[in-house]
Amino acid sequence: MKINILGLGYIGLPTAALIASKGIYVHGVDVVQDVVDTINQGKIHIVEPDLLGLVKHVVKSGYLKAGSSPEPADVFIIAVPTPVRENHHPDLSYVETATRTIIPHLKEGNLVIIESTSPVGTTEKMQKLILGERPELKDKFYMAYCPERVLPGKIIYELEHNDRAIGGIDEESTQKAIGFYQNFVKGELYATNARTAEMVKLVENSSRDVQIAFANELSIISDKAGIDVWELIRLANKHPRVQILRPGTGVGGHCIAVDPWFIVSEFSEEARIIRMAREINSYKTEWVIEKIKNAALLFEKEHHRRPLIAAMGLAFKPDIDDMRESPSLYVAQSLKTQGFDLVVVEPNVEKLEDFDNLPVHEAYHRADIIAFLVGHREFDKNEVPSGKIVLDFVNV
Ligand code: SAJ
Repeated sequence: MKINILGLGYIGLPTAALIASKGIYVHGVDVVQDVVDTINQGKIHIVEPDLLGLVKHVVKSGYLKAGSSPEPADVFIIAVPTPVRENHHPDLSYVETATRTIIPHLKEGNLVIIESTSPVGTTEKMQKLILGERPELKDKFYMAYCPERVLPGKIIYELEHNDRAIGGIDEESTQKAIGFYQNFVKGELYATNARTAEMVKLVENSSRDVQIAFANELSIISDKAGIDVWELIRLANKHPRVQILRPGTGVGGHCIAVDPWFIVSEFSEEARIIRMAREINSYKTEWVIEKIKNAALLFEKEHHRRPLIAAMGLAFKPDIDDMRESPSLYVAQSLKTQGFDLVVVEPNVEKLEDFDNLPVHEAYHRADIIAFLVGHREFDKNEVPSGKIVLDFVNV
């Protein structure tokens, strides 16, 4: 059996390496030449625990090889990005281009799998695209959608152990795809159709977004009501059927803050709570900025000098170094652009381009306002010297 994986990013590369480690030949395809070269040297271009060793091993043993264009194979997996454009509409152009590049190589009996997060109906759309160019393949190849649901930082483990939903464009495709994933997945494989599988992925992340929005809304209400939101949530969660999540600086990362738009853009009339959750979580970040600004202005009025603000944490969630789509990074950038005096503390990153990255305790001592934006394990409110203004948005 030979596999092609198109897109060697956060999902494609670990998937390629895992499959190759089971003794299956994988040809990985990426449009960036640097990525191809790096992988062929047994190295990696992304940060993910355990990935380097695995890639080194499978490249050396010859089971994984990278290239710039697809080759004939039995299974084609599409794992390219589906970004959201300014207007919140998903951009399917990478999936479309990837699909087009495999069309000349397709043969009877091939299996095509889309893993990229996609709006409902994408798999059927790509099937049409293929048949438009290769009408003789009608009913002669299999096609399925199978979303990944791995957590960055635990990708290798979760790829192998998480349960998966697998939806074909017809029953035979579903069964064929399940048979394929059985080669390397230990979790349960649940059969469904392509449209449902597409929606499953979007709904998982939207569900989390809606629940975080509820917590964020509670934090804003509690602030106005003079209630400690953390105590409020702790006590409400003593109810056996209540489980409120944690409020924070907003929702970051490339999944939870993005995927809900795939539903909203297509079902704009119906998706009301999903849209509202997005708006609340984005607003929460603006609210945090306002809180810090107000504290700074009050300080200046009372002390007749501008305060130094310490933004504690820039990553999009605790104990990682990933700052993409990070709400706390946005807070720091926004304060800096507005002319406030700012230092930052991001213990998971050595050097930062735009900011002075201070050690935790130096920031506690030098800054006048300490704003906790991410709950990194290095942070402890009790270590802040007295007399400082502490704004804790994440309950460190
Ligand atoms: N957050 C809160 N309060 C909470 C929990 C999270 O404010 O109570 C914030 C975090 O600080 C962060 C954001 O939400 O900014 C998202 O973090 P996360 O850890 O919940 O999720 P991600 O983005 O790292 O990964 C998610 C996962 N999806 C779900 O948990 C439903 C992962 O399984 C998916 O594979 C991934 O999105 C994806 O690729 O879709």
